[in-house]
Amino acid sequence: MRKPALTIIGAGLVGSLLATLLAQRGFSVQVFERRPDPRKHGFLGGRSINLALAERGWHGLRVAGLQERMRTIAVMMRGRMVHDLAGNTNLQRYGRDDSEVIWSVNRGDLNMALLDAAEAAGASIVFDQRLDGVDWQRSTLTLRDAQNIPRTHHAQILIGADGAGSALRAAMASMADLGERFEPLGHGYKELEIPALTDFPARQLPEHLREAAARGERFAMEANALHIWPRGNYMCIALPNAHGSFTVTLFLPNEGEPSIASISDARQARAFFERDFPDATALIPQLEEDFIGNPTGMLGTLYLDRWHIDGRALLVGDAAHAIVPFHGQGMNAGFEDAVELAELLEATPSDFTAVFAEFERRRKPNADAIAAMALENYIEMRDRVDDADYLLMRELDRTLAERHPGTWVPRYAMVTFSRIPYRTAFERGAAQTKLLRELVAGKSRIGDINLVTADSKVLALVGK
Ligand code: FAD
Ligand code: E1W
Repeated sequence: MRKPALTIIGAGLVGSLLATLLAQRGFSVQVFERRPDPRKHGFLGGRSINLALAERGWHGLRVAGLQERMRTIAVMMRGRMVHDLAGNTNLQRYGRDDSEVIWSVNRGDLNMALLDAAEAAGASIVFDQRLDGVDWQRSTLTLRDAQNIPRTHHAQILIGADGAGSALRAAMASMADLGERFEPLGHGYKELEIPALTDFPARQLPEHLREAAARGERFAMEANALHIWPRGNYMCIALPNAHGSFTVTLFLPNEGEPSIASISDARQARAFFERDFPDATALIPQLEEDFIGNPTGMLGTLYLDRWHIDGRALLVGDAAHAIVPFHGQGMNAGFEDAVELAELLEATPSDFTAVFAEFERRRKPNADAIAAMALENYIEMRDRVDDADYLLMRELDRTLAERHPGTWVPRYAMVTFSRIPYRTAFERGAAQTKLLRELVAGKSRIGDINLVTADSKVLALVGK
């Protein structure tokens, strides 16, 4: 029996992975993407934007057969490099060894690899076609090209992978109450670039990097780390790119002092950076151009009560559950969606109503859990990673993980290095944090904590 035809809206990260997995399973898949084909026209005006890929994301790529290709262009990040105001740095390792690391990948490269895979598996992708509306009665879509010229297309089963601003979600909401709620974070972000040493304008290369540049080194800072400049109510981060540059992201409140609103020109942007991020500022020669020229991104969390309408339409990825980026898990979570949906459809290829309902039942608690953990991680990253109490809790967390491998797993490790459901990581993490707080209360050094008592509490916690 030929499997039914599916129409996916959006050939971003999640849409193109899902198209690959479904086409590989024998479904006929057509994808409509608003933007032009990045393999022909370049991606996002050539800006280099990167993302952290963790185990859940790698799993999706593995299932699609893309692990090898991406591995060769991904940069390993062993830990977070914390930069204080004086420019001192401290590498806090993520895991036990190089098997517990995360990877920086270029968004454009990843998207293009996924588009190739989708087409190779037999999916058809139509670019320059923006979904504009759905006529649910007639089962037709209105699509518009770059010139805004409309065309209609018949489609029985729709999957929305069209991101946080989903047009399919809007069309679904016009016919059913999805219980949509968007909670703005009140902070925005701005991307800037630290060039590769080879690309620095000669006169702007800082003194301490001249030798490294002369030796042919490419990275202006430690390459194999995620850099963080925590500053209380805001922060910068930087992820490495394969060719030696870093993409810096400033996360800052929208209003107040300092804020996106209070930094209104290039001169103020430089003064702010020189005051709060002096070591990074020396590495951003185009700071003014980047700050003024790049758009300000908005952040928030999207919650829906329903992700589907019967067996006719389903939302996945950011279209269903956009989250704040502070755990680096949005794409990773979306890839888990794609794998789960493909597995459900493979098992029950004809009952879309049942599959969409089961997908929502399985994924929603996990989406809610990672949304909550991502929000918590902003406060942790911007305010706590250089705090003494936090560092002691972290040291104990790591000690217990070493003494009880597989029994005590730090929450970050559950989220990042495993495929334990997010919901489980959230619940076990809460129980562990409660215990950590009890054990470090009033203590200032790991030597002051009775580890024998700690061990027995750990075993009691897991019921051993
Ligand atoms: P998108 O990537 O947004 O793709 C949607 C696609 O649909 C696009 O191609 C778009 O052009 C297309 N589209 C939109 N509207 C229409 C329409 N009307 N018709 C047709 N096509 C349409 N996640 C991580 O895992 N790790 C990270 O390190 C990380 N860092 C992040 C940093 C920042 C600053 C931000 C904002 C997010 C970050 N994320 C990260 C989250 C990640 O970017 C998203 O979760 C991921 O891109 C979601 O993929 P998606 O395919 O659902 O949506
Ligand atoms: C990761 C945008 C982004 C992406 C990330 C992370 C962070 C902070 C941010 C979380 C983290 C990888 N994180 N890093 N260090 N501790 N937690 O792990 O992706 Cl802001």
